[in-house]
Amino acid sequence: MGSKKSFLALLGVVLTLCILSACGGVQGQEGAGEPEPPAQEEDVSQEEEPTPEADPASATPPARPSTAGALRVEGTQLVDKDGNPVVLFGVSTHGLAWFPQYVNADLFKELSGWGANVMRLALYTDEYGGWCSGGDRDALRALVLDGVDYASAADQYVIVDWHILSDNNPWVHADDAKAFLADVSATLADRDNVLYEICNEPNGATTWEDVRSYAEEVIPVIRANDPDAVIIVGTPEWSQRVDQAAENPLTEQNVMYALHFYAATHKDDLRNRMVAAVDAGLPVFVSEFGICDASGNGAIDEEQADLWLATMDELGVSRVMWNLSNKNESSAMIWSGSDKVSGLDDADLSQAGRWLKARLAGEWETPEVTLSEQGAAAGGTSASAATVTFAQGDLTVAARLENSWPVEGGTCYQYMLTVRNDGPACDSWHVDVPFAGEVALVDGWNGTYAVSGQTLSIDNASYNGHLDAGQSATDIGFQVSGPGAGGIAA
Ligand code: IDC
Repeated sequence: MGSKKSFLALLGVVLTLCILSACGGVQGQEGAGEPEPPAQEEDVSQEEEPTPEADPASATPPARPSTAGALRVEGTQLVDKDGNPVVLFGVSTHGLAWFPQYVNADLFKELSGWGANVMRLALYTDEYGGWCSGGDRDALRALVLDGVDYASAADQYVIVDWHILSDNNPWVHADDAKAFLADVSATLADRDNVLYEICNEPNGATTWEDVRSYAEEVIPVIRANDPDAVIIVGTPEWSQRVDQAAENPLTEQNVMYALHFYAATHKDDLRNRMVAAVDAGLPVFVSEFGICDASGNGAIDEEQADLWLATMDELGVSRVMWNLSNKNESSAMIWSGSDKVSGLDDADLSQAGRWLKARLAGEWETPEVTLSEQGAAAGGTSASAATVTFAQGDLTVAARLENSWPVEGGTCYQYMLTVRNDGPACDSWHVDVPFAGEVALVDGWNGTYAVSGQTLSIDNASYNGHLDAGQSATDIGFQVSGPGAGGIAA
């Protein structure tokens, strides 16, 4: 396996060099010049790469709107209408004004067939025919609505992305954002498969407080039409500061926080930050990533990309890859010499496109990742990131193993619970958490605790007993030790 890996790494370097020499790494010249054939196509077939084993995590059939229904956020993860954890894995368009031709029904179906269960529609605000920079608003609006229709027809979820970038601070175009999101969310109010991303990448001097206050103003605009939609909020420094969001998250339900990475630029440090943020209880959504560098171009780093993917699999983090175009840049999924807008053969794909297709199919060699080391490296706690969801009467309980550490004679485990009331409004609640063996209570908060054998009983605290229909009590935490403490047997 070691020698195969280094062989693949070497192959990767060779291929990358081929691509760089073929494409010249030029940005901003889509479709320009005489196209070269895809550089690595011959190399791959010549080397007869052995068929990798399917990876179980990625090969699980992706959740689909037709069966999973409307998604919501429980703990750190997306869950379906029945409370089962859901991972979205799909593709982002390039700027809608730049490459409108790839928003088409056949292509979305085709990507869905690859296993992509989400599409992201990137509506730039300030660049190249953007919504706020002279773009044709009628055409852009129609593209967004068509894109949602195509994703729906392909049984995919779809993210409407207000793609701020060179405008730095979401407040710059906040009035436009509110007007656009009010209109689109009203038009799409009856759809179950639409998520909203309200500010792609705050950057420059923008602080988390700026983004937070913007979100507090924009989220209610969407909620007025679509009370339950999942909303993704960008974070400072091009959506890399999930740590800042974790220190002071929004109080609204069904909100997730964006982390964006480009694998050839962002490695352990940012990955560790993601692990630590999830470990701290933040629902993170990787709504944009690339396997090249942060310019969207340059060398591809598949080894880092696979480490990212394996880590996201471990954490159950959803992810969307940039970008669906044939622009002459290494983040584009389609080879710049192909002008097909659907019916893509492997020869029409770039290295990024082929990487994605194989990963969506689960055909890749998953590297081992140790989350506890990553969380610890980021100054966080060790994470197992396992969430168990179970129903009890009218309640749905999501219990997440947050942390564990050695104590005399064994291990102490810390769990965090969310208790959702699926019945009528109530003034008190009671949960029995079944463990695999006997447990002893070490500590507990935001509830009243009692242990009997393998069962930990939790009653509400004085201040969190009232739950409206559909409401959740959150941040219910406890620490247990004993032979059964490592796993909930629900
Ligand atoms: C890039 C596109 C590129 C375009 C540029 C415009 O790939 O063709 O010229 O935007 O500024 C992001 C952004 C995303 C970027 C991408 C690559 O969200 O819009 O796309 N990137 O630079 N964040 C980090 C990288």
